[in-house]
Amino acid sequence: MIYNEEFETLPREALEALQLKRLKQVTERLYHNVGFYKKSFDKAGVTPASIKTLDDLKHFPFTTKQDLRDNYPFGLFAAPMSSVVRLHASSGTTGASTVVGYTQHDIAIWSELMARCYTAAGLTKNDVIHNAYGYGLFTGGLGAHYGAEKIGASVIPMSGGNTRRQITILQDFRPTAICCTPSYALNLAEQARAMDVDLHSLSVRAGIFGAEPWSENMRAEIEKAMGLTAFNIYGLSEIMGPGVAMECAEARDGMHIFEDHFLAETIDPETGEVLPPGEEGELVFTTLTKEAFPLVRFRTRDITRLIPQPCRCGRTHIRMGRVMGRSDDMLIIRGVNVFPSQIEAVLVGVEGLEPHYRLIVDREGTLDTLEIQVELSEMLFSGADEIKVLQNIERQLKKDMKDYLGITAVIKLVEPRTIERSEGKASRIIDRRVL
Ligand code: DLL
Repeated sequence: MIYNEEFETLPREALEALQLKRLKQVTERLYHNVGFYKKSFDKAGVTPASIKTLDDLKHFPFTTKQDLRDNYPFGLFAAPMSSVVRLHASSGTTGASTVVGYTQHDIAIWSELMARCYTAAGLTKNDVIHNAYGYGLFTGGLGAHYGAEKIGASVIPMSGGNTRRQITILQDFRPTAICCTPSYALNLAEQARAMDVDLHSLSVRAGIFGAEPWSENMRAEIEKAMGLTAFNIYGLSEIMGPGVAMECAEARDGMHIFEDHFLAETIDPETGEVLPPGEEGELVFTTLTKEAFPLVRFRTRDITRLIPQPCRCGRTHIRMGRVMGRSDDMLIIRGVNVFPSQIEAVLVGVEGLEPHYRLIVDREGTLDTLEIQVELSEMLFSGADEIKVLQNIERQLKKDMKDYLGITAVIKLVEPRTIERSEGKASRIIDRRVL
């Protein structure tokens, strides 16, 4: 099902013509309304008038998270505060978080794009949507909420946390869809087991999961535990929030980026060179229709690839693959570049382990060390007098890490439910190295 047939299936040529027109408009808006952009365009020797084709965008400077921090809180807004109706902030763990603003028109577009996402997952006004993304400054809660209302579904504004209560609501209100982070979905499944609730007997048939990296293995795990079809949704507060890209039910193979509103590029994170579609690199977005907080060439730090091949669902919008990690949270362990998502992929492939893990990176002398703490399944733990079995798992895991990722790790199998559960985005890395 397609929410906005006209725009989501626009022939490429017409789509690109629309993007070009909108790109000119947005750069005009920024050049005249935001001092930062006037300066940075002038410095790079470009003006909105230099845009003749979409390819000309590559001459424009990037916007980075640091630029947002430098202009904290409202320095990059392109609309007066009197027309801003909403503020959100990204969950920055270090330094000033970044603040984003929306006009009434921005909220309307965001709601429509989220409506497109639900429709792509096959949801309609007949659905009841349990929204466990956090409400508040985080964009997940309200973003998912407005879109659900837009399609006329009934929304349960659960927000995150209070996991036992969430299970009760799932039993009593009988929602047909759930929205949360994939790690929280696993947390819910575990709590349901502890409460002796069979999630398969409930009515949830679709899950809209995003806001953090996850893997195909984790998808299988969640689908098995919850008895639903899991969809990947992508977004980031700087660009809008959830609903920048979404998988379609027909293919579930890459997320369609809503290209009538966002222009995507992938670049080499080292050189800033634009890569041909299909090559893995850092995702860069230019917003085409935002009023309050437009951004030109925002570096997301997310590593992925664009999939230009047409999709069988009929949408003409380009797809992006799974986020493989971030160009800035990539761990370098003894010179080897590793993404936590790759470690996770190895872990979930091992029988008897739970997908709950923690990575502890440290340094002994000049040598980096990596300890992977991973939970045993209840079943294996209760039969753990078989010390040999545990030793075998440890050995196997050590070998897999070496074979697949080229890193040597200390494996520590821990008791079930000893690793802290997430209520939003899981934080799984403890980096103790002082560089
Ligand atoms: O996480 C918005 C969101 C809410 C997306 C709910 C999807 C669902 P931020 O807090 O600004 O916004 O974090 C954005 O999260 O740059 C990615 O690194 C990561 N991320 C978001 N979606 C996915 C996904 C929201 N599907 C950052 N897969 C992004 C992998 C994701 N990573």
